Amino acid sequence: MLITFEGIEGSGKTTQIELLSDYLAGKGYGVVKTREPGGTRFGEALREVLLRPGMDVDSLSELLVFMAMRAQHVEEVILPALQDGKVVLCDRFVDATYAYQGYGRKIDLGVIETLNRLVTKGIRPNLTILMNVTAERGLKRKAAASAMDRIEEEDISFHQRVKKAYEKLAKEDPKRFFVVDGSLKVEAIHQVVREKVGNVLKSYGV
Ligand code: Z5A
Repeated sequence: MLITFEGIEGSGKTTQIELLSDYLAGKGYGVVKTREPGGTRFGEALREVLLRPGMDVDSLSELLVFMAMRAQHVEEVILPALQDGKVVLCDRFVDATYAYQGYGRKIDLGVIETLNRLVTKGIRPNLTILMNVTAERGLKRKAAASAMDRIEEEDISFHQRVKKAYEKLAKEDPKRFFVVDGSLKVEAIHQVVREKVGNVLKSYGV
């Protein structure tokens, strides 16, 4: 079972993954918590370079590095965990590339689709939880929590495009996406998320 979390920066994905992971582990599930960009030794090393503030990265180069990281991540972490019957909680996955490189950087969506299919070997999330907050709120949270990375430093219109893109992706695939109001309190969001995840696990007989 692959559950992905998506949303703009500072939307609360990481916070909710931590809570959900502890909750599921407490219920006896084997849980693998991972993230993109990163998730492997190779990917984490590339992440540091790719997000480094001030690094000059061309949009197509950026796309291809995200895809290289994903290929490694799927092969080394996600596929083995799924084959082992684990619940995989992944902080960002395929949808982030449509939202950021497709709608944000305006790279052809067909190219992204082809590359995503290649590097994921056809695996798709069973459930995608979209944490929905305004770009202003997300960036404010991020600015308060840590230094901004290279992509976070993009102007507000870029982040607003990404937010709209996520909403569009969710509308196009309502069976897979579950949209959560990320402006609620942390515990309130966790309750909603764990109820949804519980129902989905049950529907898959897990
Ligand atoms: N990217 C891409 O372009 N293409 C791709 O294909 C992929 C990624 C896979 C790094 O991603 C960048 O990679 C990202 C997209 C790009 N760029 N940007 N911009 P990342 O996921 O590693 O980094 P991030 O987007 O900045 O996420 P984050 O920092 O991990 O934020 P978050 O996980 O959504 O939020 P958080 O860490 O849980 O919370 C942020 C702060 O808000 C923290 O202080 C929390 O305590 C606080 N918080 C959390 N929830 C709440 C609530 N409910 N109320 C109030 N405060 C809260």
